[in-house]
This record gives sequence, structure tokens and C-alpha cells, in this order.
Amino acid sequence: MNNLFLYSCFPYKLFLIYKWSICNWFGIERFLEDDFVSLGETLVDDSVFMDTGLTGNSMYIYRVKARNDSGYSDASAAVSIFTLPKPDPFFGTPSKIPGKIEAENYDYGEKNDVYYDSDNVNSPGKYRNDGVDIQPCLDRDKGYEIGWIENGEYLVYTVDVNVTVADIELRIASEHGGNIKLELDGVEIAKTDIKRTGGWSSWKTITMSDVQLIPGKNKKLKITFVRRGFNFNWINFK
Ligand SMILES: [Ca+2]
Ligand SMILES: [Ca+2]
Repeated sequence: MNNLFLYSCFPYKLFLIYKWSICNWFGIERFLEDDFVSLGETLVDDSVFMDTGLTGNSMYIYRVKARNDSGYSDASAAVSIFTLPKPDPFFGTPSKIPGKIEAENYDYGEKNDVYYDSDNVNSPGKYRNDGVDIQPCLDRDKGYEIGWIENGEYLVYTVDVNVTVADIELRIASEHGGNIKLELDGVEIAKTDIKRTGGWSSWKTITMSDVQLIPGKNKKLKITFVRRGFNFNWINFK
């Protein structure tokens, strides 16, 4: 017997709730054709696993197992989930500008559309399971950060822009410096060199003042990492 429960209260996301004191990992499985196959494992400290490589408007079935050094537990009860009709903003509605956007909450969707990453693996394996590299953040507000950044990688966020000018803050930890570029609906709005902050977890806020914006709904904010050498936590329009 085990004490695992799996449910979804949001399309594309699975929340694991558990009461299990002796296991070290959870294994997540998805039903495929005629049997369950493993999607991967999550540390017991993580309460959320997200499966994002899905087709829209389709049903998927999941279950979880606990694992410790002795092996796997019995599986939890299977739970079915319907996905949204198509890829969408992370929270289902556009992020608001002014406002703060966590870097890890880029849109759901395909590589070369809502993100570009130099490979197809989330190397640290946290929070989401497409190609973008996401790891736990040691900044004061914790959460997650984008790491393992390579030149030319980018992320896209659907936004509603409600102002014509904003100060833009970028939360950055930089070992080697770098360069970052912002575009709104394909038009460059800002670009800045990033100075070293003292390390991969030495977080500082970089401000770009009086950036001109064109208001409108469902605009695409694209953040391109022109030159690598830093980790990225959040962006704030104020
Ligand atoms: Ca990657
Ligand atoms: Ca973050």
C-alpha cells in the first residue's frame, strides 16, 4: 500500500500529493497504448511534476510510485486528465504589464515557437519537462531560475501591455557577464549588456529605464539570451 495521490487542477500540470516518510523519489508514469511507461522521477521534496510535451484537447492517464533504496512501491490509483485545446500562456491568461513575470513561466508550446534551447532536455530536470533548463533558485524569493543558458536561446511570454513606457527590471546572477535582448511582437524594445554579479547565485537587479512600449492584448514578449554567462530569475515591468 502507499499513500500517494495524483491529480491535476490545471491543464498541462500534474500535482503530486504524498504522505510517505521513507521514500527518496517519486516515479511518474503515463499510460501509452497498452501499458504505463515511465516519464521520469522527481525528488521527494518536489510536490509538482509537469508533463508539457502533450497534444491539445486529448486525454492522458497518469499514476505515481514511491521509490527508496529497496525499490518501487505499488502504484497510486490512475488519474485521467484532459489537456487544453492548444498551447497557451502559462497561467491560461496573458501576464500583465506592468507586472512581474517569473522566467520559468514562459508559454506552453513547441520548441522554435515559444522557446529555443540548444537541446531537447531540461538538464536540471526541475519544474517543466521541455528543452528549457530550469533549476531551483537560491535568490531571496526562492522558486526557479533559467540556467545552463547558451547563446541565442530564447523564451516567449504572452502579455497584455497596459502602459506606453516602463522601467524594466531583470533579476540576474552572472558569473561571466552576458547580453540580453527584449522584443515585443517582433520589434526590439531593449537590449543590454550584463555585468558580472559575483557568481551563478549572486543575484542583482538590472534596470532599463523608460522603455517605450505599444499597448495591446495578447502580445508576444520574447527574451533572447544573446550572449551566455548568467542565470535568469524574473523580469518586472514597473
Ligand atoms: Ca536544455
Ligand atoms: Ca524565477
